Amino acid sequence: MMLYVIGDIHGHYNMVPALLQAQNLIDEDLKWAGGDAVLWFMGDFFDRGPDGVSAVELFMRLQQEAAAVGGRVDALIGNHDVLLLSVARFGQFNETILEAASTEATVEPGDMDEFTAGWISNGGVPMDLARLTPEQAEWLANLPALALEGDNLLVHADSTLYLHYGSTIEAVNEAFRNLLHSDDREAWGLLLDQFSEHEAFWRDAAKAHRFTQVFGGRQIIHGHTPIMKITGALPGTVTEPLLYAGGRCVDVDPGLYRGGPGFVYQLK
Ligand SMILES: [Mn+2]
Repeated sequence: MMLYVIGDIHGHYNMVPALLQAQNLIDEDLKWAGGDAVLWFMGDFFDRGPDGVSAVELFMRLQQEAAAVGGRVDALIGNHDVLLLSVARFGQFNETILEAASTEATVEPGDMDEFTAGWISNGGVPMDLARLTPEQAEWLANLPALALEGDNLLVHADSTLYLHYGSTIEAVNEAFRNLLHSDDREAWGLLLDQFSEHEAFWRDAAKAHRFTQVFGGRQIIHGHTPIMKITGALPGTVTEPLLYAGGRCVDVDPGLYRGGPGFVYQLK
């Protein structure tokens, strides 16, 4: 089985087709061409770039097409996906946002509710809220937080926040699903706060090891932290994942919004 992952898209949908085509996972009509391959998106469809909803549309369709031929396409929930869902559920200024989407006006976080203000100040794009359908929102709210593929533990964030939600993958995923279907503002706010952690495993292989001892796997594959933010590399040169913590961790966030050309990583 061939296993591929693609990191944080952040509204840069326009770059995604070529990245998937380069690995022959989709054809020139953007149809699944990966056969029985497995493709994971690592979370953060939205924000910091103009079009996250088209990426969701693509992955939802590819999921169906892949399943029909024995392949599999799936995605992890990222904090920016949670952010957009929080605005869709709790936002008190959605009319203002939708109007901004139609007039391309700028929205200031100013006096807005905490969810809307947090989203806007983290690169929220009015058109994504305007276009997000209830079906897409429900698909996002059901995405797993963690997944195990062979020895690879897939997580969106290089953070230990997941430990607050359970000690098995199934328990954490159920806790996330429940939270993302709830009206508990404090729980949503706490989760978004916890997601602000980055680089928990950087120079801390022992912590990474403990994390895999809880959830399984030998290697943590994550997005969330652009590789160039850690290494200081020029964005244009970031064309492959960053292995660190003695090979225990792999950062696959290509930093598309920082100017990275992106990549799809095939796991061994
Ligand atoms: Mn993230």
